[in-house]
Amino acid sequence: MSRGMSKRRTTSTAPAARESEVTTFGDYASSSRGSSKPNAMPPAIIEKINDHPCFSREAHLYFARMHLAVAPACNIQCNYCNRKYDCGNESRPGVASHRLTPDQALRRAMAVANEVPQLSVVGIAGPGDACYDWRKTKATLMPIAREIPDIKLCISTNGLALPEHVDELVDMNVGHVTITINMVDPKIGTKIHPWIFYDGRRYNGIDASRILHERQMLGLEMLTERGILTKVNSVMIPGVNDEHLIEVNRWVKDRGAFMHNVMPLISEPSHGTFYGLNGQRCPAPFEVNALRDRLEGNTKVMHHCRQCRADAVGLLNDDRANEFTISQLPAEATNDSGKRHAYRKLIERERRAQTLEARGAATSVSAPSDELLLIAVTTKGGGRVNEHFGHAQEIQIFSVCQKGIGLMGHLKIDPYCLGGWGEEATLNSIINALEGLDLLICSLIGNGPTNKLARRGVRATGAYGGSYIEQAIDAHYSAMLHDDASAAAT
Ligand code: CLF
Ligand code: SF4
Repeated sequence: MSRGMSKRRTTSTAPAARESEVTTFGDYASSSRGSSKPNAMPPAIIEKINDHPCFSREAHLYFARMHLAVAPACNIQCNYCNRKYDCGNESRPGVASHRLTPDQALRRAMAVANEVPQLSVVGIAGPGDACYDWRKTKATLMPIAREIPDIKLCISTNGLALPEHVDELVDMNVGHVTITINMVDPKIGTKIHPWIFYDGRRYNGIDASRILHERQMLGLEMLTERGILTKVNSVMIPGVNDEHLIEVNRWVKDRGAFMHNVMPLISEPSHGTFYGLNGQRCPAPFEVNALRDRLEGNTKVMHHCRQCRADAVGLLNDDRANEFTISQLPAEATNDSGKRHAYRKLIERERRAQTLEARGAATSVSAPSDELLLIAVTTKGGGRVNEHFGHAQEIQIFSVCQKGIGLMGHLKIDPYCLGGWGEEATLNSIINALEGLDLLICSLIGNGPTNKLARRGVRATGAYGGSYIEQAIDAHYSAMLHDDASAAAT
């Protein structure tokens, strides 16, 4: 008997939207669970993604990025953007708390680099456009490249002003660029981008979208030619560009994009955006998953994006921006790379051990399994199983099968256990929401909710408290396969 799994799915019988979330980038052997295949990527690419939390799904467990909000000006209008809010390219709505001058940005970068050993990337993702607000972007990145040379540099842009700065990006050693590309058909572009400002004048309608499209494609090609790794972000807007993103994906793949990140439109009336005020709906998680599934196989698809703020700091799951506000920064700082180097050595050892363990596990399982499990995890951040079931405000849902572990989405919930007693109606609604899943992993859970979940076919465990989420899922799945293999052998 396997480990109490109430129901078994196979990857061929799982609901399409759920199966679609199962992905692995194969960027590091241990990210593809149970796989001992040698990595197929060229070493130069592996080196570029190995510690970049956005370009490698596995790296986001260990490495952090920080954004420096130095570039508020923008040269286009997107119907999902209101200038009072962070850039929709790279952030969820919510004002960037601190717009920085390049000098302040260097101080902040230095403080974070000294204090956050996981830091591996400094990026500029707005709040406007990094290439249009070029003077500030350049004045920020150049000293960082000089003072903190072990940190990777990254920018995000709408692409319109990108071609004229590609060579300077190379000179500054910016190794990663994200371009937000929502269309390759200017007619569709008119529904997303009403105007642009280019070459000293404003263009509207189809002319604006045609120029934007041409500049985006040119910029992408130039980056590819120069060996800068490029990710394309696309905002999925139901009824506007959702089907069209399949074609976008083909175009960007043909021009060398390394990865495609489909992000759901965020559109609330309170944000004051054109879409928000006009009732444009956002896609449901299953629609986003289904679209990503259709892109998978053609390009690498990002599944772990957090649509983070223009001033975010830390691991993708654990924002620490509030610890590094301007008033908290030391007046002067010098680069101290000691903690970062020690941390990287540690992680290198841990990754090596995991790879060996994964190879061992792969050989101990006699045949590949096509079983797929759906697993809920309670967490308060840091990529770890670190929240009691009764206190959880967010539950993350993952799928796992031999191909890998995929984040399917999040449930926002009210904690049912306040002050030591359980609130029955809230607990019941959480249990209803979890029905249909196989397992709940949390740091602690009482007998009452454990039994209620069991009656709905959901097993609960507190055995992985403190572990990294994906390691916990992997350990559980490996143990289940091992049990199955043992049972089959007897
Ligand atoms: Fe920042 Fe973007 Fe560089 Fe990452 S974010 S500029 S590539 S370092 Fe990452 Fe944030 Fe998603 Fe962007 S999770 S929104 S993809
Ligand atoms: Fe807003 Fe970014 Fe679009 Fe500019 S590119 S309008 S800042 S979402």
